[in-house]
Amino acid sequence: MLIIGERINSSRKPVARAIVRKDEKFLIEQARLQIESGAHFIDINCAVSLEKEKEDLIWLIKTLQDNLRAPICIDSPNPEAIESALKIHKGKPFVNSITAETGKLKIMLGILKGKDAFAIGLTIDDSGIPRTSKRRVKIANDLVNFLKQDGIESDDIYIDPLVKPISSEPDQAKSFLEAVRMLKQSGIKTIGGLSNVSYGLPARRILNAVFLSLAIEAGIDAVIIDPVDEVVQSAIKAGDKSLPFQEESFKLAKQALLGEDAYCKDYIRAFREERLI
Ligand code: THG
Repeated sequence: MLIIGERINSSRKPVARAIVRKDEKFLIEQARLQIESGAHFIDINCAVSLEKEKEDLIWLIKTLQDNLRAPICIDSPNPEAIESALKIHKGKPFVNSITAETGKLKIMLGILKGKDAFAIGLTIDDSGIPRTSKRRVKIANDLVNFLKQDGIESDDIYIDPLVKPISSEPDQAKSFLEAVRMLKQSGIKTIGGLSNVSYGLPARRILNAVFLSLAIEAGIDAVIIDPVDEVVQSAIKAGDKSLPFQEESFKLAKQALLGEDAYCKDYIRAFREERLI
């Protein structure tokens, strides 16, 4: 399984600060830590300031690539920033991401044409993110066809059926896992930003690690996660067999993730009663 390290994301305060202050040392260290922990690619997301995103992204790619062997996953919603980043990136990067929204898709296909890059396709179209796994698979197939026409090898295309927080959409993690299984059956590679699943909930590390083991079981090909986290590391090495929580915590997290615990009520109660250990 391919591992993309998520730590260099400006949603994390120390990272946002380091980008603003051009703190090379901190950011290089974050990349180095993740590579040492098994990351194959380093996701970089610098949307701290939208006006400066392009400039920051280029600075960060150059800084990381001048200082370590760091294949990069360019994480930006902005096609112009991605286009500039592709021009200076050494080697074959991941482009994160492409969606099936009509206008945007055309622009991104133009940018990717003839480039040697891995592509992440998000299952979003003009109506947004679909709720059902079936609709997600339909969009995935469209995206794969467009990207192949553009000269991207099917082996280099990863579809992300999109992980949403179970705190606001309790049935959607299950739908994500279902989509991963269905895509796998059609021979399409899958990827996901798994830590999204636990936004707004306590003891996020438990949910993230259990979700990772469920995604591995479903056959996911690549994950965007924090590989430095030891719990994440044990999930990668041995699935759910070596997670360092008590069986009860594992069970509660799994129920919450599969939409079997309304409003994550039991999970949150267990946390409050200090039973999540
Ligand atoms: N799919 C794809 N790319 C993605 C995502 C995805 N890129 C971004 C994201 N989702 C994956 N990366 C992260 C990085 C950080 C966090 C979650 C997912 C995170 N940040 C905390 C926050 O925002 O509150 C910061 C907390 C802290 O300081 O540590 O949880 O789904 N293709």
